[in-house]
Amino acid sequence: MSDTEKVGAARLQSRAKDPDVTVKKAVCPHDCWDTCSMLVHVKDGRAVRVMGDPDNPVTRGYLCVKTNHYEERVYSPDRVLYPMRRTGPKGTGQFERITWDEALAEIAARFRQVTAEHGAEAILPYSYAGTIGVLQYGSMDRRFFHRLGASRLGRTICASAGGEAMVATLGTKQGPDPEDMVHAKLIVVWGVNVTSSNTHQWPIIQEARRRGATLVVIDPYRYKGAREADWHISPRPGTDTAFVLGVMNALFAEDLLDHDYIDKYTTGFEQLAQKAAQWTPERAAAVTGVSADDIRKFARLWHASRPGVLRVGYGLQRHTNGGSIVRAIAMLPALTGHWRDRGGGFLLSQSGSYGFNSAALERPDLMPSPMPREINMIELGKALTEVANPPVKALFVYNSNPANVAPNASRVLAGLSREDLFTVVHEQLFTDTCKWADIVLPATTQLEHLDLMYSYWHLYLQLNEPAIERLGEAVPNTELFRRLAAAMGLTDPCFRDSDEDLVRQALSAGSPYLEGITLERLQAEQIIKVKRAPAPFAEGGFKTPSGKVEFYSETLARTGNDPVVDYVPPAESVDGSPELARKYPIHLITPAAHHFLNTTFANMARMMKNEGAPTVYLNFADAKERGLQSGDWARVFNDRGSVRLQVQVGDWSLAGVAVSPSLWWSRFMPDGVGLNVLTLDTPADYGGGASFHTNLVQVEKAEAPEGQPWVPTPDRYQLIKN
Ligand SMILES: Nc1nc2c(c(=O)[nH]1)N[C@H]1C(S)=C(S)[C@@H](COP(=O)(O)OP(=O)(O)OC[C@H]3O[C@@H](n4cnc5c(=O)[nH]c(N)nc54)[C@H](O)[C@@H]3O)O[C@H]1N2
Ligand SMILES: Nc1nc2c(c(=O)[nH]1)N[C@H]1C(S)=C(S)[C@@H](COP(=O)(O)OP(=O)(O)OC[C@H]3O[C@@H](n4cnc5c(=O)[nH]c(N)nc54)[C@H](O)[C@@H]3O)O[C@H]1N2
Ligand SMILES: [Mo]
Repeated sequence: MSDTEKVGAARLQSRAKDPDVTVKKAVCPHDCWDTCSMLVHVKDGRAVRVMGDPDNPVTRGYLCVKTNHYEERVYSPDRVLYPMRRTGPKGTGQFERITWDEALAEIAARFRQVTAEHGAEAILPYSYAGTIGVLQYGSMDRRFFHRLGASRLGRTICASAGGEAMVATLGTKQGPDPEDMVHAKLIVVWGVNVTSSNTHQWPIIQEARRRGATLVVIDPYRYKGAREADWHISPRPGTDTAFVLGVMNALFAEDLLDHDYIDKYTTGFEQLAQKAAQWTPERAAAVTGVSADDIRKFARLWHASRPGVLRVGYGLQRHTNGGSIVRAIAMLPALTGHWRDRGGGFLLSQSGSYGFNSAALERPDLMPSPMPREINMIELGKALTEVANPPVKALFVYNSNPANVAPNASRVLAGLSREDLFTVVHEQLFTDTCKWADIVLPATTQLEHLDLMYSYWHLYLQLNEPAIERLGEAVPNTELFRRLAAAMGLTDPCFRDSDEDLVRQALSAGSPYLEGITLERLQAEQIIKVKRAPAPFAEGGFKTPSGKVEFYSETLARTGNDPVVDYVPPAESVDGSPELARKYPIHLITPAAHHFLNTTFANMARMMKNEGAPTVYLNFADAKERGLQSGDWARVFNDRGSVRLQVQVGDWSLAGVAVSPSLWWSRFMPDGVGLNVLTLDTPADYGGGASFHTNLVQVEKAEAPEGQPWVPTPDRYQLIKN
């Protein structure tokens, strides 16, 4: 230990009151904006407590209501600790313990057999962001499936519509440093739930307000942050593109534009002007439900407020037209020159501010040529029940819980229940997906493995080192795929890289943002801010083919989208499918729940208790029409499925819009059926993205489930453990 490290260790130690407790640094792994720094209290080799690390200037020494109890997740009774093989029918959760050698041999044999009979494309990896750690999210696993020639997975379930919109418009995923937003005079929180899913944005907003900023929330759901805003604008779901076009119309009409910025740093201005001319605020009002006066008022407020920032979320792009929504919004700061200011502009994702060497990590060069087919992860149900040439015969799930998170869940379950499908699930906890597996393998948690952590919101790169020994026979994803590569006889040296090698490779792209950052420095300092200009586009520097903001995009034209941007109604909506809307008149959105992170944490008794019950928030008018009051239960259904949810009545949304926070585990739902039986698996306009918030449903009064108040009990299922 160097002297500085000794001082650091002593300071850390002083935070523990118990002399037998060692305090270690760690980083929250979850798929969330904040990527918080944590302190882990370890006693006798056991993590007894986790708390926020005050050394991180953005996450400020506190954790969210979920990660504050991370140790309960690590030691959960649902933890998978050993490899297991299915012994009963699929879906019943009967398993026996086997050894790692048996598990690896069986998987290798089945993969060989499938490849011999149907080709390697009959193998489908299925993973998302159970952890966003650079190593455990995607490195050795990608190498393994590339080398096999397995089907590629389109990882679209969360962010790809907005991602493609950012790239088409700005050329990269970057925005202002959130720490600079305290200087903003206007913060527009647009389709991101800042009081549940990005909780460290909230104190930054409050600080800006103390200094005179106005907070506008644009969201069809009147959640806590929307209630506390200076102005809450509530558009109909999926209509934001029309709202923005109306705002642009007003900006053009009143010449509230930064012509110098437009001339120097944008292309396609004329085409955009023509498009905006078609969208008077009156026309936009008819589509969005926001008045023309409010649309004009917003345009003037945005133009006049410097610095002003559009803090945009992923919620609003979970529509069949979600890519165009993000594209339209991302154009605004270039029209008005807000990019010039520190703390101003547009921030959705910051992930382009790191510049990891993904080619070195994932090794796409290992893939056969021509490249294997790609399967869109949101169409998993279709992939398992309809896709042929070859059909999917082996499914390998890790970092994800598709039985619950993927849309159109009935179709997914029909696929997972196929007797001829060989399914492997590598998991920390015995999820609903595990019940459909042939082999379940144990995965380590963040306290047990090494990872390199970035954030898609702030600019701090961090190293997460293991705080405790691995539990049972759990292994990190990287180690799992090293073992599998060996079992399959893959001899490429890259399958022997250690986790430390992988960190070095991730940092090796020569990115200017990572200049001077090495594994050794991270080991000593744990947290290092990347070298990024505070106002990245103050003088242009966009990463599009033209180097400018592209109001007209050739790339989009090639994908069959409007090369400028236009409003297309959501596939299921009053405007988009009037006939369906007569049968199913309620637009259901299913955003993030406060106490869960997708399905993560949703097995914990504490979180379920705090979340209360699977809920649908209804407007007064819709509730009255159906004779429903708060506390009643309702059946919410459409042609895809039906679930029972408890009703809360209030001014949550416009009439005709309902909200159900996601996601309860199916086994804790009243009828054992998850919310995603209702959702649509139609890909969005850009990037094949998910459309979890584009659903029409009907709501009617239903019987309350047994046991009032309704309490989910773990004994609703029997997990056979050894
Ligand atoms: N507590 C908690 N935190 C989380 C998560 C969680 O499940 N729970 N999930 C994590 C993950 S994976 C992600 S991707 C992020 C997701 O976090 P967010 O980006 O916040 O995504 P959502 O919760 O889906 O939706 C955010 C908001 O968008 C609104 N919205 C829906 N449709 C529209 C629309 O058409 N227009 C507008 N303007 N708004 C709309 C919703 O009502 C919601 O309030 O959060 C992460 N953090
Ligand atoms: N209706 C509706 N559905 C949604 C959404 C919505 O808003 N509404 N949100 C969508 C969004 S934004 C997303 S991102 C997806 C998320 O979908 P998923 O990525 O499937 O997210 P989780 O439900 O959190 O499940 C992640 C699983 O990974 C496991 N895991 C964590 N770390 C590791 C690890 O190191 N190794 C392995 N092998 N496993 C690990 C966890 O135990 C957990 O079971 O869900 C989507 N589904
Ligand atoms: Mo997500």
